[in-house]
Order: sequence, then structure tokens, then C-alpha cells
Amino acid sequence: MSSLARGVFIVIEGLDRSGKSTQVARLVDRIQSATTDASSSGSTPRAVPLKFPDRTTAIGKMIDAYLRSESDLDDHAIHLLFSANRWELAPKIEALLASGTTIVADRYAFSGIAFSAQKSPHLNLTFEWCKAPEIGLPAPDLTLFLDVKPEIAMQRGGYGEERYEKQEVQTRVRQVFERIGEEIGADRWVVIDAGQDRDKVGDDIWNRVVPVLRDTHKPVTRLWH
Ligand code: NYM
Ligand code: MG
Repeated sequence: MSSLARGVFIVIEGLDRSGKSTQVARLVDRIQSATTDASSSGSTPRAVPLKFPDRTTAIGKMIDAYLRSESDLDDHAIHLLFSANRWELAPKIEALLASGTTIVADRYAFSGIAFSAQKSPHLNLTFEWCKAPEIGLPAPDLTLFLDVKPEIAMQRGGYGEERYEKQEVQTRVRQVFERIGEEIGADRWVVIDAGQDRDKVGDDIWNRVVPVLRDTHKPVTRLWH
């Protein structure tokens, strides 16, 4: 690997309990071991996980309170906080990629749009309005959408603890994700059958990621530019 090669920006998206966190950890490990060879510099990590929302920042703490229903916020305001939580980490994303570190993010702008726009039957959060604050963020090179039926996801442990973890909400979220996937296009948005066992899901993800890891010579683009 050339020392000039940038890192690759990979995002894993999906409904709640679609297995994202497990697969993010596995993918980071797999990239890490695949790139640990004579050319990698000592202990420098070649892949790191990120998670959105990042609940550790000041903005993230407000988001966390909202998700745990400890606070109520106007739907537009919480939408903009989720987006601001990405913008506050955008310089870090750019710096990591520039330094040659690959990023595997658990959710990103697409969750931001899907979870807010699903509210539009009741409110005035149109798809375009929800998308606007995400325009210009660093664009993932590849997004893997872990597709699982809401009725399967809700049988998994821990379901229903937080806001949005209801079958009818998740069904609408999935529809918005489908629209986003069509907009992003098949070269950067891949649907993975997440109803399969974990190892098979991991292998399907890996097969799609390998070619993208080699493709590090084009510049990082920006969402919807
Ligand atoms: N969520 C996540 C949003 O509503 N907007 C966003 O921009 C992001 C990143 O927060 N139900 C929702 C999706 C989830 C919830 O995510 C928390 P997680 O991965 O369960 O911590
Ligand atoms: Mg959750």
C-alpha cells in the first residue's frame, strides 16, 4: 500500500436491531488484519469505527436525552442536532481519511434523513428539507444497507427501549432508506440481506468492501455535490 493512499469511508446503515454494531466491529477487525503486513507502520490503526449519533459530545448528550425520552424537542430542532453532530465530526473524518485510516461508521446522514422524513405524514418534514443540512458532508465511498424486515428486527434483544423502536415507524424508515438508495446509486449503495446468520452477513459485506479498499486514489467527495 502506498503511503499516499487515503483511507476509505465505509458506512453501515439499517433499521434498529439490524446487526450494524456487530458488523461494524467485525469489518474493522477484518480490515485491520488484512492490512497488517510489512508495509503498515507499526501500531498505526488502518481502520477505526465511528458511531452516529456520537453521544459523547455536548450535542450528542442532547440527542441521547431525546432518544431516551428524557427530553422532548421539536422535530426540526432534533433533526438539525443530529446533522450538527455529523458536522462537528466532519473535520475528524477528513483528517483520518487523509492520514490513510479507513473509517467504518455505524449510521450516517442517511439515518438522519430516514428517521426524520418518516415523520412527514404527520408533520412538515419533507424528504428535501431533511436532506438539506446533510449536503456537503464527506461522502461515504460505500454504504452497506443491512436489510431486515421490521417484524424480524423487533424480535431481537433490547428492542423498544428507545424512541422510534416501533414496528410502524421502522416500516416507514425502511421506505425512506429505499428512496435514498435509489438516489445514491448502485455503485455506492449496496443492500445486504441481514436476515441471514452473522457470518454470512459478514462475508457478504467483506466481498463488497474488498474492491473499494483498493480504490483509494480518487479524492473524497461530498454528499450530493
Ligand atoms: N437516528 C440516528 C436519527 O434519528 N437521526 C440520525 O441522524 C441518526 C444518526 O437514532 N433509532 C436514530 C436512529 C436510532 C437512534 O441510533 C439511535 P443507535 O444506532 O441505536 O445508537
Ligand atoms: Mg438503537
